[in-house]
Amino acid sequence: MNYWQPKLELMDRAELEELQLRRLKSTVESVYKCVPFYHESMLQAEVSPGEIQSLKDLKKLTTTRKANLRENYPFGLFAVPRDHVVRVHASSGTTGKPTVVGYTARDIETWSDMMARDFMMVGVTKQDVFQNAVNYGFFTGGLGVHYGIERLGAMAVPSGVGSTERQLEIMQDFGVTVLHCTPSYALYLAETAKANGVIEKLKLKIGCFGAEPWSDEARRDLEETLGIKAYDSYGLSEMYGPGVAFECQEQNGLHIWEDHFLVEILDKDEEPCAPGEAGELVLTSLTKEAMPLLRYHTGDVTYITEDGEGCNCGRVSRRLHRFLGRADDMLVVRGINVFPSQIEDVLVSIPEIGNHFQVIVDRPKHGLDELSIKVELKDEAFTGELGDLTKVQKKVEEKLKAVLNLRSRIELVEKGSIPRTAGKSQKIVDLRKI
Ligand code: DLL
Repeated sequence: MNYWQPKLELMDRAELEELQLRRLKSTVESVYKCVPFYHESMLQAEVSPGEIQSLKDLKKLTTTRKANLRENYPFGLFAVPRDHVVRVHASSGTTGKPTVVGYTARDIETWSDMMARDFMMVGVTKQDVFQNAVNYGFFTGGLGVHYGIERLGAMAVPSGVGSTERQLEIMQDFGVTVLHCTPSYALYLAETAKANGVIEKLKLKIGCFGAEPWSDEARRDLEETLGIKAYDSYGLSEMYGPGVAFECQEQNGLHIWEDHFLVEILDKDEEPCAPGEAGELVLTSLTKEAMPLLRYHTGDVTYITEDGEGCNCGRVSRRLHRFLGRADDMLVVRGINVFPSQIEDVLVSIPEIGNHFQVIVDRPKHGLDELSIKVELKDEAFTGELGDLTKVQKKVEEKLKAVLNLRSRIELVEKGSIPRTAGKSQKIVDLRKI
């Protein structure tokens, strides 16, 4: 088994906690001194850096939310002088200004090592040819992953988000062995490769997919179609970007790098969830210099896997269950809470249905909310008989009713008619004017 940073990946828990405390203290001191927002919020909470004496003292600090980043747009949360910031990235939300994040040269180094650690963990070596098929702009998946590939010493192929045919051509011509992109784009690439009859010409072994939630069924589909092992990759711009948590070869939860982040899982009242109970992931950065964040609400719902034993791969860091959705993705339809992942779980359990779907919520004038779901049928499910289609439709509607306790309308659509994108797919369309 190969480790990129064996000392850090394998250190025992007591040693890790000592390191965490040291780093927490220096992070708190830095933001108290250099970031007016944190200085103010610590004064208000009546806590000074000197009071952080153990990891438990973390809860004395107030949490940070995305809104705080927006209020301090663009550079208000930087903890270092402007000339120490060598790069910015930004993530565009659906509303308002984007959130901007900054990096010192050392931050870029730390991040690249974190990514190299992830790639080595899933078996990438210097011999690999690694295609990065994501947007190379403000999105952290482009440059962040690219620097990690180079740090490890594999060959980086920065194909970006060009045409799908061209991506496949490069994959064949360059003998690409590792692919990084969003899982929805990977499904589209796989679908296109199959349709064009080029699967056999691919040399892919490993897929690293992230930036959006994806199901186990999608994983199986990608692994089978492309003949690879597919790994879940999690990250967010506010905490460097990709690389924050990553599956190892056990594919049993995502190792979160606790030498870089303090992990909390909190409920709606900001109280810690019981082990194994799902809640919002809240992270404190321990190594970021340009823009450290204390107790940052990621908005992502997960839990820490509790199987008592450490991981077979030997790494000490705890593992997060694959993400269940976003705290703010929860739809309230006719008063009932619905998570898109619940809908996805039902859909993937029905063999006739493909991997693409879109949930549409609407509210007719003076009417009740309506939930409709567009789903694509698998090619094999097309028998040409209308009766068969109606049967599938009924089956999906009944199953969803049983799980969600809510009636929905299923619209079976032709394969390929739900928009494909190289970025994050839009699984929910809320047309209600609320
Ligand atoms: O998506 C960073 C990234 C790039 C991660 C490439 C993995 C691969 P943002 O654009 O800031 O950064 O979006 C972060 O995306 O809070 C989650 O809601 C979602 N997300 C990221 N990875 C996963 C994942 C990048 N593996 C937001 N599963 C996060 C579920 C994910 N959701």
